Amino acid sequence: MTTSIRPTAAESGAGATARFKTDKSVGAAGTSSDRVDQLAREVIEAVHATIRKHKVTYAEYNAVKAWLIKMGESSEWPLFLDVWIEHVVEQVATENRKGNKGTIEGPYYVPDSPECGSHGVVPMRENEPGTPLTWTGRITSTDGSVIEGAKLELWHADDDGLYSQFASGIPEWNLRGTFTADTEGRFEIRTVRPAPYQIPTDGACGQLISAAGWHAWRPAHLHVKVSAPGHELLTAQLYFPDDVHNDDDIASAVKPELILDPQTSQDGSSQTVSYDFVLDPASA
Ligand code: MBD
Ligand code: FE
Repeated sequence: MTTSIRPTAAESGAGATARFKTDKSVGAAGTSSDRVDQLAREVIEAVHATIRKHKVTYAEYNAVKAWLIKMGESSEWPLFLDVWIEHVVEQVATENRKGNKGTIEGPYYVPDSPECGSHGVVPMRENEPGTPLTWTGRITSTDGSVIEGAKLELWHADDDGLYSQFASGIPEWNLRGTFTADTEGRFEIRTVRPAPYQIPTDGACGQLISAAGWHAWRPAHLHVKVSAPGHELLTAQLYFPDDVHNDDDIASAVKPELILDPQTSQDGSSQTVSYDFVLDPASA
């Protein structure tokens, strides 16, 4: 057993909000006021259309208002947006890709994780719970050429479904590491299988899920960012074939190309898997 404590919505939300403000809160200065006008107006008009269609009441309007206020107070905007909106942004952003399929980043990426070489063990605790997993792969460009020195950043939840730096009691860089492809573009990563992730039930996101009668689960997944000079950054997640939530991920982020095919060892105690990446050259 581990000693980590399941974070409250406000705790993990505060961490994700701080992370976002540090890394990505840069605005979109190139967006014209005409475009802001059009996008904002269409989103607002879509809400008006739903209100008219379903004859939304004042009681319902005030319930939504209270819920939006709670979303801010529990710092859950990053979680809400990444679970229910990001997958469409990702689809639009990557629709012309010829190389690897990607998927959403989610709220728990942290840059500059420890260097692990080309063949290495991701930082983990002594006796880290979970089935040991050895993952070998290769990183090439869409023309088939090897990309020596390509970088693979890995981050994932532990066997309790918790992410380091977003839950207390876990070492800072636990299950977060940066691998570098060798001269043949190859890497080997030793880690443990993550557990499925449950959206916190005590915050605004959890409130929506229970009010709507949805479930709160993401299937178990490994997050990666694969990058190399002259190539588009690939953000992806890899999934396991035996997970019941691959078909109804609350974040709509599973694609068939991203499901692994792990092999279990003779004694059943560990798994190996092979998965390669193909990166698109950066568009000029
Ligand atoms: C996660 O772990 C995640 O990957 C996403 C996209 C949203 C919430 C939690
Ligand atoms: Fe995740």
